[in-house]
Amino acid sequence: MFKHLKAVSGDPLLALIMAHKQDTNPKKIDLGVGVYKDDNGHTPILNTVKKAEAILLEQEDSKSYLGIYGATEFEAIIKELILGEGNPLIASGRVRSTQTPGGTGALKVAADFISANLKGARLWVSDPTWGNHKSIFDSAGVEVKNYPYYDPATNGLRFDDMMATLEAEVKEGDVLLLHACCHNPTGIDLQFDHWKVLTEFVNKRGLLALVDAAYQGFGDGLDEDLAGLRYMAANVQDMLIANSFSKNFGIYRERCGGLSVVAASADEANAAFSIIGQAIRANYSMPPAHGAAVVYTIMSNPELKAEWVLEVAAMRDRINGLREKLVAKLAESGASKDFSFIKDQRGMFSYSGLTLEQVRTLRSEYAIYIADTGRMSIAGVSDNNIDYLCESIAKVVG
Ligand code: PLP
Ligand code: TYF
Repeated sequence: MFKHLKAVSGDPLLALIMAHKQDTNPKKIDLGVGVYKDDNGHTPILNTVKKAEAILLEQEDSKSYLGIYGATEFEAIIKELILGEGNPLIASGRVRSTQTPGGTGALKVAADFISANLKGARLWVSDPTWGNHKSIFDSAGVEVKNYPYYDPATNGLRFDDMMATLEAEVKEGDVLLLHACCHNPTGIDLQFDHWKVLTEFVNKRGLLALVDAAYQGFGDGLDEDLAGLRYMAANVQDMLIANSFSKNFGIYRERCGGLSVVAASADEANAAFSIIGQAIRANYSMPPAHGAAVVYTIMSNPELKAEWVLEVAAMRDRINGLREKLVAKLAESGASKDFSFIKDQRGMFSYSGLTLEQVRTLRSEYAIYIADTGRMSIAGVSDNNIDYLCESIAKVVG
């Protein structure tokens, strides 16, 4: 039965983690996968998560099934985080949100919903984008197209080219995927004025925006990071938002995210939400409970919520501080290349502009693990390894 099957290569990022794990060089550095790390290279459990888990251990009294949308009280928490407390959209009833297994689960449900209900719609993603975007929509039978985004010449955004391509090629009903903040893999974000232009464009051309918010809080602040998303949500009729709690609550393996649908009226939102429910049932029946229970416990307790806001700020400040240090140390180390663009990028990642050859040399000769594309996960840098890292990069770039 399986004789004809040929093994496929897995996600290169996950292969990179394994290669780093197996490397015995004591100086090894992992700048591969996008998880937050502290100065010891450890991905900690947040204090507020530990406290919430202690409460749950004490108070949880059943493991019976929830419903397809997960815990009903969680819907309000998703809306509050994504749209901001008191956002008039919430009271309007035009938004419905469901818990999902991670941001990935939200994207998968969105892909199935689009494939089954918006016939012929194509998905437009940035070049480059998170590798899983294409896999998820391909597997749901939605055609994926690229718009220009990253400019290797300036290590910046090609916004004019992005708009020119979209202007020329989108069809009414197509779906435009945007990263809310902390763009993965480049670290280069759309600015607020870009969101205004895109909102007008979405309305003019009859597109559906799908915004992926996986790193809320890691750029400039929990509210600041979603200012563009919120402007768009306030000024379009319909929209889909896939969000992840993996990074900002540090609960990666618990698989907790959300999918929100914004529609023209409460009735339309409820209809779309019921169809989203069908896609959920056919995929995994219902999401796992624990991550959402942790997030709910924190968000519904004013003291824990305030402490969590500070914990997110500490993760953000550490990463932004590392960006400043990297730029200063790379300049000091005499690298021939100008790396000052790293401090203008935001979030977990930086497209470093290092070539494939340079990345491979860093891996084989210096035990420094960076993705083939040159994407560095900044959280893997620390005061303990930054000197070795910058000296090694300087040697490799000449
Ligand atoms: N979207 C982007 C852009 C991501 O980088 C990630 C990262 O893991 C996700 C979605 C999904 O996150 P998760 O499924 O781990 O919540
Ligand atoms: O891009 C990253 O590093 C994160 C983590 O299949 C990740 O988004 C990477 C690959 C993957 C799942 C998560």
